[in-house]
Amino acid sequence: MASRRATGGIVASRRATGGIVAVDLSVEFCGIQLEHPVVNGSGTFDAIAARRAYGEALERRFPFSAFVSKTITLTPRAGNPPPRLWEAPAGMINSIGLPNKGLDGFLEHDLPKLAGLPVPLVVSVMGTSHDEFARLVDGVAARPEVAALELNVSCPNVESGLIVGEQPSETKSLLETLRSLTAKPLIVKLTPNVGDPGAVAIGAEEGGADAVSLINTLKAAALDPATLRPWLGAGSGGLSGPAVRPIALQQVRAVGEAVSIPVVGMGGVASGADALALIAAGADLVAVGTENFRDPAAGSRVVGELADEFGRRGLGSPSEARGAALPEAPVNLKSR
Ligand code: RRO
Repeated sequence: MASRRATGGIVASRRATGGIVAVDLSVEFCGIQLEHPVVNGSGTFDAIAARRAYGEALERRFPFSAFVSKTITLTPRAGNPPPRLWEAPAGMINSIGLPNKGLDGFLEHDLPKLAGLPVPLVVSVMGTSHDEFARLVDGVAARPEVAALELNVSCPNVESGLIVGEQPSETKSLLETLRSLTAKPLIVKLTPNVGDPGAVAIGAEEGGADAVSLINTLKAAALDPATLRPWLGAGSGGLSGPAVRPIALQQVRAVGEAVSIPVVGMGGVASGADALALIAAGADLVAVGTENFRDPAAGSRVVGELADEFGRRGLGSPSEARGAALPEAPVNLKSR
């Protein structure tokens, strides 16, 4: 078992064979300095509720190196009718439907609380048109508390959710509209519900995106075993958790090969080994999502396990592992 101590981004990790390896997990992402490469997936960790529950303990040891907010829309939404969740084998299906206070409510009530977190804040936004996206980006990016924005073009649970993100040309055109509105990093959240996510990622890059993140959830359904009617109030939902991990790995690899902007990889990450696999597939950052519902401290655990993985392999930093699973990889990450 490796031992570690963290000071800033530096972690000392003891190899199984003895000897201490200095692992520096710190990363730069779109010009933002982060202590380590593990963030949360949007909508999977309620930092405001967690702050209420854990208070100062959360300030001292926040599980993520940056916080990504739940997606907001221009006007308030109540969300989808219940039931909104279904436990699937090795995962869950959600049909939350974007409940939120709308832009004004977010800026007034939530942003001041999120701004108190000890890490950079990324705000996730979703519009039903270019104009709505533009108003959201304008309103959010103007706030100094916000480090970056995630553009959600991949929500499977609202009618308009996937329209932009399914088409490379639509994604490119949206980014062209938004690019001139802010110099802050724009991260495009991609859907796995397309044949070629690499093509959509290229559209985002050509339109001026600073980074892409993937995967959002896979369109899925569940039936009430008694009635054989759809279980979820909205009829269908999005699958996440370990069940989708191999799909995420493949899509992150495909997107990592297709674009040269940074990639945030996610999909079923539950351990440091899962995080390392996505980094090897080309991810610059890794997001923990569904696992946060099972274990609210999952982020910190994954960071520690990731440090152990690096220590075991004699790797000094994430850049030494990034892309190892891509075809022309020069590195071999076999445990040493
Ligand atoms: O709120 C949701 O139902 C939701 C969103 Br915005 C999303 O991007 N992905 C998802 O699985 N659920």
